[in-house]
Amino acid sequence: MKIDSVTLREIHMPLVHFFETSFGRVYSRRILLVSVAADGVCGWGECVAGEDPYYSPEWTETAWPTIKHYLAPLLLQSELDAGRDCAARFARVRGHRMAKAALENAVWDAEARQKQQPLWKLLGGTRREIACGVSIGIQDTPEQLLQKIETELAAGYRRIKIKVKPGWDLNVLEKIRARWADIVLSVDANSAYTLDQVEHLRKFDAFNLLMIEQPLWNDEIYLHARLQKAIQTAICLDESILNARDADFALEIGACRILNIKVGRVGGFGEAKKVHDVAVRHNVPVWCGGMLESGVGRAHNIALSTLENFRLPGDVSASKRYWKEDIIEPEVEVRADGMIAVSDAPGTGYQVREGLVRKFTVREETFGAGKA
Ligand code: OSB
Ligand code: MG
Repeated sequence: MKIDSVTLREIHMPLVHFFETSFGRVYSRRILLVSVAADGVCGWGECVAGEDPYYSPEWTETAWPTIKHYLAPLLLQSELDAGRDCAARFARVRGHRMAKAALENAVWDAEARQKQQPLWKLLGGTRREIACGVSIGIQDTPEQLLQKIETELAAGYRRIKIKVKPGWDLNVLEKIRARWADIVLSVDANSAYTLDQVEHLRKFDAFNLLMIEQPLWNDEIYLHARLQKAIQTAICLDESILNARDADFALEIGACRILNIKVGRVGGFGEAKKVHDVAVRHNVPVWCGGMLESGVGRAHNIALSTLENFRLPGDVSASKRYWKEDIIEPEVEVRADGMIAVSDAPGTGYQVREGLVRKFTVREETFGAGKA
């Protein structure tokens, strides 16, 4: 493939409802989108870095110059065979996985469109529908949280995940379980606890949770193995797993029993597939995490979720939970049975609404010869 040009855009999209985690509240997203023009087709990718360096060291303002000065030039310097070759091309740049993923995924998207193949097939997926859960942020009151859970259950979602932190955990779980004894429920701490709190964390075992996600430090794996030995609830790692080696290590030492795969966190589809395959070898289920994506990233998450070992409902949910208007058509819709039907159309099966992207764009720059 010859990449003729790379266009980088920053779009601003207000969320329909704020999203709060243990590291803060976000009302509006600043999203970087990349499009690559290659052999007459256009592929799109989304950088899932946040507005602040809280979830990861990367954020919107580090991704832009990294793509501009390092990654886009590497992509434009010579032809490449396929999306799977991007990672080697970018290897010299350390870290910046979300920036790398935005470009790599755009190339996979272009490759699929060029081959007139669905992206999910190109990735090696098999599932024709994917199971959906929701991630519900910290609210102002437990009553508001219960209201939100009720709405999502009525919409058909198959797994409820709530965000927890000290002060917003056992008290809220008591209320949820008093109302819904049997729903599939999990919690995500985004590193809000330390190993000193093992007695407190053990109390989560009373609530029959599917998992507790990333209870301890984002840059720590070994101590999660210690915690996993001390509690019954399955640990799922998110922030700690940056590549397939991390996944292999974590599963070998028993640091978790479930993996959350975010394609941006691990640096692109190629590495996400490797993490998936490591989990298969360990017979550990995975699910697809979300990063409050626009339709571009959401469509990529759907394609990834068609791989065989995505056995648990992901945080991939309907466009309308996030946006008044999403930038793809059709928008992502979740059926009443909590599933998303996977499209057979070439590429992601969703078209980017370029007029709407233009309306949301606050800065734009094109690198290379043509226009993406
Ligand atoms: O830890 O999964 C997380 C959003 C931003 C940063 C981190 C996380 C999340 C979510 C949102 O949980 C999931 C979604 O996109 O709905
Ligand atoms: Mg998480």
